[in-house]
Amino acid sequence: MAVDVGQLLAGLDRGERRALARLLTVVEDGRPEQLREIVAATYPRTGRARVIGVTGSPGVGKSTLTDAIAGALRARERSVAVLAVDPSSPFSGGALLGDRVRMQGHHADPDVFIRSMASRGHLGGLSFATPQAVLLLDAAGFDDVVVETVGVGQSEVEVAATADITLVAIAPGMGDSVQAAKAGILEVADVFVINKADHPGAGKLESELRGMLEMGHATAGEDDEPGWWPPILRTVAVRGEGIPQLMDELERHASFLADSGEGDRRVRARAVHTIREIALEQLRLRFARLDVGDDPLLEALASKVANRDLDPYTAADEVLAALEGGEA
Ligand SMILES: Nc1nc2c(ncn2[C@@H]2O[C@H](COP(=O)(O)OP(=O)(O)OP(=O)(O)O)[C@@H](O)[C@H]2O)c(=O)[nH]1
Ligand SMILES: [Mg+2]
Repeated sequence: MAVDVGQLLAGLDRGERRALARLLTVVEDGRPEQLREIVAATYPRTGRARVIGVTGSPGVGKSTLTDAIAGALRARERSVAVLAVDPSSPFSGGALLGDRVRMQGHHADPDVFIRSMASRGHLGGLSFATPQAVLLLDAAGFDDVVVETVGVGQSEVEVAATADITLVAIAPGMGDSVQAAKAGILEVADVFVINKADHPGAGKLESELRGMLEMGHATAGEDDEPGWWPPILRTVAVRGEGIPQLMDELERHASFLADSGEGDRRVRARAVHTIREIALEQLRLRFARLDVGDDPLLEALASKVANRDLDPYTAADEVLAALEGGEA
């Protein structure tokens, strides 16, 4: 089905949620020309939203927390968009999260927008699509954009790390603190949330985490001193416990970002991430076009590599040089 991006952008200008939803589908599908049009049209009015990353291992309660955070932000009269990034699912549409949140009463609220996004198998995947989806939600005028990612792979962690504030959720009884350290999600945390604090083992998990962080602090040099030590909070997200304290930390961190210059640094980090992902995607697309089996250069190089006349690194250099020269 042909999508009239211009019409959807006009709808976005009029504040139509349906237009926003359809534009997000276009972003998810990742068609380069349409994406370019969307980002070019909306970019000038982005940069206002606060981006809150929520990451952690599967099942620790990220969605429940996100839901509670969204409720608390609404109570402060901030509009909220939630983007649940699901690397494991090829489907999207937000059915699961949407239903659950609907049950909890945000459904009639036009200032809450919930969307889940999956990788539709296009080349760059979610690390390409997510920053552009965030831009779109920012352009749509939401005060806060909460990005939920499962902290399983490096790219998901990176997505979270491009937020203005990153919450890392862990929970007792899941071996999470050790796993979290492995996946590199400890380093991206601005706030640690020990969720499911109603479960046994929350105290033990907290002291384990503290121990691990203190070890990290001890080895960090003076130059690494960021002026912000990630606090550790306990929550029972299903009952809303600990959420007021979490909101206080969000505020405290926002002041820190503004006062320290770290906020500007994060905005730049997000820009770097977005530029890099777009550039990589362009390269992938050009390479995919080249990789159709009938490209003479690639065919010739393949023969040489197969015959051991050329090593594959040198062959790859030649392909990249040809791409740079615009021959492909
Ligand atoms: N006891 C208890 N259960 C919780 C708490 N928070 C969430 N849960 C439950 O834990 C389960 C998983 O919660 P989700 O919010 O879906 O977890 P998630 O991290 O988003 O899961 P994935 O997106 O699948 O990685 C659900 O059954 C929640 O009701 C909590 O604080 N205490
Ligand atoms: Mg979830």
